[in-house]
Amino acid sequence: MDKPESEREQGGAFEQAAQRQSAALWRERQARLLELSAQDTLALVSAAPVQRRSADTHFPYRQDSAFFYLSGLREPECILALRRTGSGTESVLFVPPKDAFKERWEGPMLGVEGALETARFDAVLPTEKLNPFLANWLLKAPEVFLDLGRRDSANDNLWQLALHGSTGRGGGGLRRISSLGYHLGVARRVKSASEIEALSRSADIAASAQSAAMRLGRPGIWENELEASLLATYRTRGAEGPAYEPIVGGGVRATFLHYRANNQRIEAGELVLIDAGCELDGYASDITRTFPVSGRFTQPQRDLYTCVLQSQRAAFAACKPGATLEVVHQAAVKVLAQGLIDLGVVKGSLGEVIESGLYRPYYMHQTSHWIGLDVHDPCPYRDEAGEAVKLEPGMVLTIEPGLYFGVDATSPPAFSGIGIRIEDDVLVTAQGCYNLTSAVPSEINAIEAVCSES
Ligand SMILES: [Mn+2]
Repeated sequence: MDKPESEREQGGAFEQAAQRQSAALWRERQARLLELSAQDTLALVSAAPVQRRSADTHFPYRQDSAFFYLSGLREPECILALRRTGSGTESVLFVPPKDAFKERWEGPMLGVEGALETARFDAVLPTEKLNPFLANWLLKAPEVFLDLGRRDSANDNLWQLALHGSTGRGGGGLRRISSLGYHLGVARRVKSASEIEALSRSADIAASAQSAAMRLGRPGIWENELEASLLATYRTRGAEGPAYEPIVGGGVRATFLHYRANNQRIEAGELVLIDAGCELDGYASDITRTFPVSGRFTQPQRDLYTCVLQSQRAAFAACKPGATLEVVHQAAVKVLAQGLIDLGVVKGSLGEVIESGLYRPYYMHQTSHWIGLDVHDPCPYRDEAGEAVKLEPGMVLTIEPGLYFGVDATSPPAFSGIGIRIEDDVLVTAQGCYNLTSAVPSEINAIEAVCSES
């Protein structure tokens, strides 16, 4: 917070990022989406709807990831129509025309001319032309890619058009509706150089926010104070904001996987688990650290923490081209299961404990998810034949083992109410993987050192 100017990310906003990239990048993405489809296949993508919060206030506008990936625009109420033709891809953007009254209240609109100037589309038309224009394109379309999950009026209109758009004019017939998310998810799985750069800068900000929160830790601090510190770092450093609602759970609340109230006091001797990340130029980061608010781990906390840290290291070692997320997960599970045996929490051989799932009351989630424009980037985990996707250089995922001991009969008294997770974002490289979020410490000694700074 001391040096906002020098630390501010250059061009932190969506638009500025978009301007830096050439029009070719967006056109290449548009073409890639339709590359393997039939001629005349359409993709119809709508901007995210503006969401009312209460009365006449709204949630902060967040562009739809698919629309942003293909257009680089954060303007609401736009529709992008793409068509695969014999010679390539044709793209038409529909935008709300400029409106002086609206601009007085809300600031400049992109408008038809502004969108044309981006050079990312073959044509730009006002939104009122959408339905008649698409009725024509749909006459010949054998297949339409649509977002199958969104229920809002813009997307519902695209559904209606795709289902019935031309049937009344003799041009209808069976038309396949396919998942835009699936096809785009395949394209989004391997990140480009500019995406990796954005993810790295997002990771840097999230890491410094975690370190700053660690330095604030003291007995009696409130979860909301730590949350406020995270948000202050994100915005001061130029991020759009958090990539998801931060989880700041002290004591037993660290064992609630999606705890979000963040409104309790954290007492001396307790751990606090912070799972938080920001969004920069549209790209997410996602880091979890668990640290003692009193500055020192107790022995039971240290034992469990060491187990989780070793599990994460084993998962890092398994994360390389050709491996799968399941291989990474199993590497993590193996170390956690052995740790639970060594600590006397479960009984049996390692094979038995893994096979029968005896570790699951303490580790009940997966180890990894893709990360990109979305914190849980919706890229398929299996290919069309149902096989697990093999890791390739350029893929980015989280590695986040944990151990959770609720206050109940399944927990040995010494571990009762302790929750620990360590999460980093890693880029798959030719040799293995690179930790994008290593700037925030995860070793016990290093954490205790940061906790004692203030
Ligand atoms: Mn995560």
